[in-house]
Amino acid sequence: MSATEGKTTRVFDKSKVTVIFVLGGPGAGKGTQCANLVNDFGFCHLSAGDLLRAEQNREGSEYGEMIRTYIKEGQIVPMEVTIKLLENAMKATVAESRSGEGWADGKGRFLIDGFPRKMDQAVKFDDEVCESSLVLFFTTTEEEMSKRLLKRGETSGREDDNEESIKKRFHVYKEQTMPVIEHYTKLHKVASIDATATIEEVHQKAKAVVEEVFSGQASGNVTA
Ligand code: UP5
Ligand code: MG
Repeated sequence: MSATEGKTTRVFDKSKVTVIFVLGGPGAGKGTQCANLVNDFGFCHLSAGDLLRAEQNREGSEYGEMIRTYIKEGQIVPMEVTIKLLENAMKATVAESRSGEGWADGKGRFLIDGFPRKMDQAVKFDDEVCESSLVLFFTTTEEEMSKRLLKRGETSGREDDNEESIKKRFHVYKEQTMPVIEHYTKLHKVASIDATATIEEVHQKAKAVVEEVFSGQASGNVTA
């Protein structure tokens, strides 16, 4: 897009790079399903949470302590930090792997997991980095998500997989991320997938939705 009518130039053009956002509550199965979709479609999978945790642990990072506090409290890290991490990771993939992971049919393909979880992030990313094509929205009950997270917490070592942090994460999700889903629903870009079933059943539904995107048949909001 050219820098006209007050709009900024995006870092990546949608015609060359497909971005699919992956949203859903904490523990809905975003990371699990992204791994499956990487195998199916050769996406580059970028988890905003993983990128933040890596930055938190990077020696010399000026943001490390700030990120640790936000994650433990279930709060959303200021968007400038997260968007920069995502943009850098996308640039590295595009520069390095034009024939490898994250690249197919002459185009880049990215699954951006756990982002955008707040309206300001959604608007900034779409306007300045790359316009997203679809939101895969995994839904299930809070009870199920909580059960999954507490089980994972037995071995994950994640500082936010404990009852207190999980409660805060659910609260922030409802208050700040649900408006993002409503925003993309109005833009007819949301595929809602019931993620209560087994991992493989959920995978098959997600695969079918993504197939439609790449075959050019995707049409508005869908529920699977
Ligand atoms: N599991 C998965 N699917 C299952 C199924 N169908 N049946 C039975 N079990 C299933 O799965 C969680 C667990 O459930 C696993 O043990 C899995 O085997 C099992 P997973 O795939 O990991 O779920 P996911 O949705 O990825 O859960 P996650 O905990 O990663 O979600 P969050 O959104 O809470 O975490 P994220 O890493 O994205 O963010 C963490 C924090 O980072 C945020 O709270 C926030 O503080 C910060 N953040 C920002 O500030 N900004 C951002 O943009 C992003 C993150
Ligand atoms: Mg995850």
